[in-house]
Amino acid sequence: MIDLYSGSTSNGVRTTIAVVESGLPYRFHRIDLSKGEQRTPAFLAVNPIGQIPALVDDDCEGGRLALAQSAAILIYIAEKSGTLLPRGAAAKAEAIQWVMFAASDLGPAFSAGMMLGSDKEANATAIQTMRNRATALLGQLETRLATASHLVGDAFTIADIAVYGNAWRMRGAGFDLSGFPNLLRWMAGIESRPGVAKALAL
Ligand SMILES: N[C@@H](CCC(=O)N[C@@H](CS)C(=O)NCC(=O)O)C(=O)O
Repeated sequence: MIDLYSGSTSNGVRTTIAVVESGLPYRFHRIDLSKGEQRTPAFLAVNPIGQIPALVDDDCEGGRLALAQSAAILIYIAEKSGTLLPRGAAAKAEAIQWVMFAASDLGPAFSAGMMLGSDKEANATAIQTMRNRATALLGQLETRLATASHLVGDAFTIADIAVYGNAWRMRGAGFDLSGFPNLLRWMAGIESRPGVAKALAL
């Protein structure tokens, strides 16, 4: 059985969607960062770094797996369930490329811009640099989605899930996405999936 520790952040939401959509049996543990639940002894025993998301699988080849890092969790869920990743080395690598785009480019650019933006002493150039970077990355997505229903191939994969986590968070934080109509159409398509609606409700 998989135990997922997650919450309402881009990194958290993407793993919740993947677990629900994979069809694997799971137990969901909501960690409320605003209450500091990531620093309780019980959670630190799961992830000593004190961050969500984290996953524990007590039914895997090695006996028990404890995993952090949303990108690693998405890949593990897809591999274990045999869903959400295309077949074939090239398509698989392309999907993982988008997972990395989300986790190491778009997510950090947006978060840095948001954190700097709420710091009265932050350098205005640094804030603008991060916002420009996030906007340029959204432009890359917009171009890709102008001619495609999904980020890789014609099926829903962890590429869509990973990037959706960031887009969901950006929209929630008030980042203006109105200049990205293809992105908005793609988001609406993802949100029409019952599994995604269920995961977002968690
Ligand atoms: N690179 C990690 C980042 C994990 C991360 O930054 N988690 C944040 C929430 S999105 C967290 O738990 N922050 C609480 C804290 O650091 O106290 C991933 O992709 O999972």
